[in-house]
Amino acid sequence: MKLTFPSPPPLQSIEFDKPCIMGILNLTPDSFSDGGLFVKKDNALIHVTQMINDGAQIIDVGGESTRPGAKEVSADEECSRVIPVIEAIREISNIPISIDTSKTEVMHQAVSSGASMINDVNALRADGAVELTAKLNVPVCIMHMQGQPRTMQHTPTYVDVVKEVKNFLKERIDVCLKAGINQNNIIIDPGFGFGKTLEHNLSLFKHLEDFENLGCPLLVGVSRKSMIGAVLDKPSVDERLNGSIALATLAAWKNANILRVHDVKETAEALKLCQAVKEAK
Ligand code: 9MG
Repeated sequence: MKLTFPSPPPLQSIEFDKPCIMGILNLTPDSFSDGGLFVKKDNALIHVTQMINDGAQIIDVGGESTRPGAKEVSADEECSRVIPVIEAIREISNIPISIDTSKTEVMHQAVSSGASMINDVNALRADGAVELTAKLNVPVCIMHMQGQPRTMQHTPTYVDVVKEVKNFLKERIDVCLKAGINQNNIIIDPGFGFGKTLEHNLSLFKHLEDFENLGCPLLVGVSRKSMIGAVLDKPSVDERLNGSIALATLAAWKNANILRVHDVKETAEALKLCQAVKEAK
């Protein structure tokens, strides 16, 4: 499997012979794990440069928090946060930039400004999002979420979480294909922490290999999340580095293709070891 990014020239592509790292750039003042550190453009660029040097192959830029209980922001507000930074990254690097948004308007503006991938926690369910993505012809990550960020952790309910998440992703892949999105552009994500209890998250993680037969690259985002805090009794996100690395390594071992992480350097080292063991005789 391989992802090809249409812009900017020269064409960038990522082979999935080993997992790749997507570095997180949160441009939200209330971001749950970096407290708005990168809202200023200069800080954002320093952080992006560091992530690239540390081994990130994609930068995921987001202007609206998706943490449980987060307030929604308007498309204009979201664009005012992400567009200047996307343009500024483009001036210093041709690394693939992913736009983390669920809004059709933001997807459009971000790709026009230099983003070359869409990361949608709402799996392109907004009006016009599937059609726009087909037209833009860029890779897209469709994620499973039960409910909406503001209320999703109130009462997550499943009979069989693995089966239901898988069925949802299968349905969304079909919708994407029918709308003309290229199969090679679709990435799937079970959506850890999005409308799921700790037990749901652990069960999904245990059965990660079950998602392979959907035929799409698999993205896993668990970095600094509450499932780590719950198992390790680490209420503060600052204490979750070891847990994040442990789960990133486990996900790579279970054939995840893209890891969405805050701590790029540490993850890159862990993945290198994981790969060395995988390739050993
Ligand atoms: C934006 N965002 C936050 N968590 C995420 C996750 O687990 N996956 C994806 N694709 N995006 C996420």
